[in-house]
Amino acid sequence: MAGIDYASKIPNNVDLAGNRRLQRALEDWQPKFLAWWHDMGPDGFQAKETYLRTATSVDAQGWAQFGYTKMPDYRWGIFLAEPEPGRLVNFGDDKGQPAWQDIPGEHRATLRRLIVTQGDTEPASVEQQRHLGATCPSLYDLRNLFQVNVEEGRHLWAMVYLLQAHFGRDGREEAEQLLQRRSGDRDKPRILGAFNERTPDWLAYFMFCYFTDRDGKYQLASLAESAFDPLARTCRFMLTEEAHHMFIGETGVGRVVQRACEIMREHKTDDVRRHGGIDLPTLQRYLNFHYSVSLDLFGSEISTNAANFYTAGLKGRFEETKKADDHQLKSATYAVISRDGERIVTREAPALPSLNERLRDDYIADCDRGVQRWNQVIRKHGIDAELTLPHRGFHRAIGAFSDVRVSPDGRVVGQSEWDARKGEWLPTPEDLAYVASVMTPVVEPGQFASWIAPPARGINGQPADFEYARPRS
Ligand code: BYC
Repeated sequence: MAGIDYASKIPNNVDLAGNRRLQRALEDWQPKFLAWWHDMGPDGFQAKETYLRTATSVDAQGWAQFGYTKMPDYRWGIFLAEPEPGRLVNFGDDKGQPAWQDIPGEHRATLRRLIVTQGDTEPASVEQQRHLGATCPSLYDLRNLFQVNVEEGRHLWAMVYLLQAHFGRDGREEAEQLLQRRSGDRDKPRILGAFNERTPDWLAYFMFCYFTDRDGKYQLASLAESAFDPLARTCRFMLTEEAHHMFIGETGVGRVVQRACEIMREHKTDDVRRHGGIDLPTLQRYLNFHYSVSLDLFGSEISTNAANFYTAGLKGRFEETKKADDHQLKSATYAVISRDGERIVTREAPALPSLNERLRDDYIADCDRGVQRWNQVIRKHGIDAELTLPHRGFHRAIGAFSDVRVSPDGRVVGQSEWDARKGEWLPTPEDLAYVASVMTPVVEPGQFASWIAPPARGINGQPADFEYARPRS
């Protein structure tokens, strides 16, 4: 079971050969996926070789194999984590019942919506990043970008498998539409806000991997608790890949911070830009932007949808099974930060409709840990500055703070203060133009752009000057 059938047209560990109808449906979708990848995947690099990791088994030992691959030849397929024998529903009204191998009719529409929302983010991120190869800061970074892109492609396969295997004709239609929406398109946009934003440069990309992929971690971890076992197993396997994406974000931003600090020390100046680096205030503004749009991805603070997902057993809490409570939460409460006019207040709310906010809290604590690691880099250079997460109400488009202006330090401010200070808080057109101006491609093995330090380690034990990609091949 742990081994993957690579002999089939579609690599899988779900015995696709034993379900001809499903196999045909997926084989019908495969060329459409490849056409989408061709049109919307990494621009200009389709025929180039990259040192990529491919899953060869879903168990902890040796699931990755590395080798040079042209991206369209990547073996996208369907991989579910090992089943847990005797797995039960662990929360909600059906707690204690056997986990479902098929979807109960009454939950069909809701589960479909959750799977489509998750699935939609995957191709969206590939679309957002498709132009970045042209300005890579090194071959190491180029390879990491493409690794993320092919894995997001595979995450789309993961959701399409669930749609095709469990939702009949509706599922097939949804699978088609996942290839038709486009990030940022006015007429057929992607579903969630952050996935319609531009990722204009590599600093935005690293921030996206740190903040937005981390939302992915928390959403997938909640869906990995689902009573619908195929969804739980799919998400468990996706989480193993997600970890590398967040690593790219954390180390990517960390290396930009390090380079800024090296310049400040070496040239005894705060004018990092003069020496081709990206200054800490610009980093802070990028951080503010990506963190705030990622906070929106958790939905409203009080959400009856979230309560219903939980009660029905569809979507749990982060680490649901580790929590020592009744896993039904009918009479529990949760402290929710919200607004009372101009005041920001904390109040106890019923726990069930507060589940989006609880997940956001878990996420915020996780985000902060990485920010503290970036601050250690700053301190190690003896520099008196720090990066911080802005207040959760800052620059929000969803939920209680969406109709007010909140400063990064958590004050509700008037429109005039917002207008006057917005340029201190969010990337300005000048910031974007400056960052764009240093995005010149570096494609010599072992060389890195002026604004980023080399990584502490290479990939798969290879040195930093390894030929991670062959853009000129
Ligand atoms: N933008 O009841 P509410 C990832 C809508 S990232 C636009 O508060 P609910 C990845 C909402 O749909 C992880 N609309 O929210 C990362 C609802 O619409 P309707 C993605 C939004 O239902 C990097 C209404 O507002 N995973 O994997 O609890 C690279 C009321 O909302 C937004 C998932 O999303 C928004 N930000 O939804 C690649 C997991 N937020 O019904 C990949 C699946 C809310 O009124 N999705 N709305 O028309 C879910 O669990 C839930 O749908 C949400 C919250 C977390 C999105």
